[in-house]
Amino acid sequence: MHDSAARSRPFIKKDPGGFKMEKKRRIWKWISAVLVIASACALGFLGGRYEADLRYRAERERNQRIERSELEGLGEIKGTIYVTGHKNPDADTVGSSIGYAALLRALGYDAVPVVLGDINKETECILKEGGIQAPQLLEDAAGRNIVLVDHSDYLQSAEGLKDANVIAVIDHHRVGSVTTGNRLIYDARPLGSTATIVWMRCRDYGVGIDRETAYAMTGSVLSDTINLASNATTFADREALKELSQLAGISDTDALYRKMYKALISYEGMTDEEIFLSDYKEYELSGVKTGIGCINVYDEDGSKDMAERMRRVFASPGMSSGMDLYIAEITIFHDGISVTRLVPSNEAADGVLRAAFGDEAVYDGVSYRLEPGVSRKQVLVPAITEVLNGGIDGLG
Ligand SMILES: [Mn+2]
Repeated sequence: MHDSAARSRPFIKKDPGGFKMEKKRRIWKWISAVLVIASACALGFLGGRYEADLRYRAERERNQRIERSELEGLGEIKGTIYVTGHKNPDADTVGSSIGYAALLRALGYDAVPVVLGDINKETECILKEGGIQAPQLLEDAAGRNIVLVDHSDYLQSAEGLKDANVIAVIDHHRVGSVTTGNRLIYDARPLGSTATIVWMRCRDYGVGIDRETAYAMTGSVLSDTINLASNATTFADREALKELSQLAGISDTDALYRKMYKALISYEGMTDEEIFLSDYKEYELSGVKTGIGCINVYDEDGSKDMAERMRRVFASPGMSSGMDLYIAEITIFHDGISVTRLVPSNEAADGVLRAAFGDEAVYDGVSYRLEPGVSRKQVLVPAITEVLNGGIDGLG
């Protein structure tokens, strides 16, 4: 009975397997329809993405050409461009010089980084770890093309700078005393390190950074931002450190910073005067010539001991000339400890420090102790300038 009924309905497949086949075919039809629609959508989407990508790339290239066009304004530059940081070169000054010279070379200029004296121990450590050659010494800037990085003060700069052709200033300090007769690129930004500005300029111009240059610049950012712990640190500095350390192949920046810090506070084989001058800057603040040396120590005992040594340095005959006043800034800054001792060189310096910090600092007869510590660039120089602007006995 079953058999004959099946035969009498020819459009229905006799066996249940055939029925399944029909169902499968229908499912496959649906699947292929969905697949066709999905791939059409995907193609459309990817096509849109590709087009957006092209447009983005074209726009970025256009922006980079716009950024680079400021160089046209400098006209033709004949001869070598010397990129220099300040006297008593530190890690930021050296790394920024190396970085900016590399940027100029990538743009077709003949540019070399130079230094104005012996590099400090921290910088020595960075260059050694990165396998980087130290920049050549520049004796005299007169008659040369000069780019200044990390400073803009005659007092802190090269001999003969007044007779040089300054074509750019890249800095993160207050505006200094340098002036020019010609137009120039002047890029000052309140960021943690000058190397961060150099990194941003490489991005803006669309110029890649090689491993060694990135290594030197990583050291700059680590040093000037105190491994991102300084309150001068900005988002840009963090991003710069991330990208530069990656380009440099440095997997552990904390480890590098520890090595740098150890080198920084060792002062091995140096006289007290050399220690004072190792991170020393001169300023003319409201007409008063001020010399400030920064020294890093590990703990309170080291700090007190160093304050005594600096007082003896100030009493030595070699130190009494040149500046109206000197200040030694002794800093403990690591693992959450932040203390500064300020040692004045003479009565005038003492008066300035008392006026600026008398309320918050503890004076022990040798030094003014501040906790938390203060930065030379961000706090000390502005505070002294304010006091001197108001006038103080015995000083202009
Ligand atoms: Mn700097």
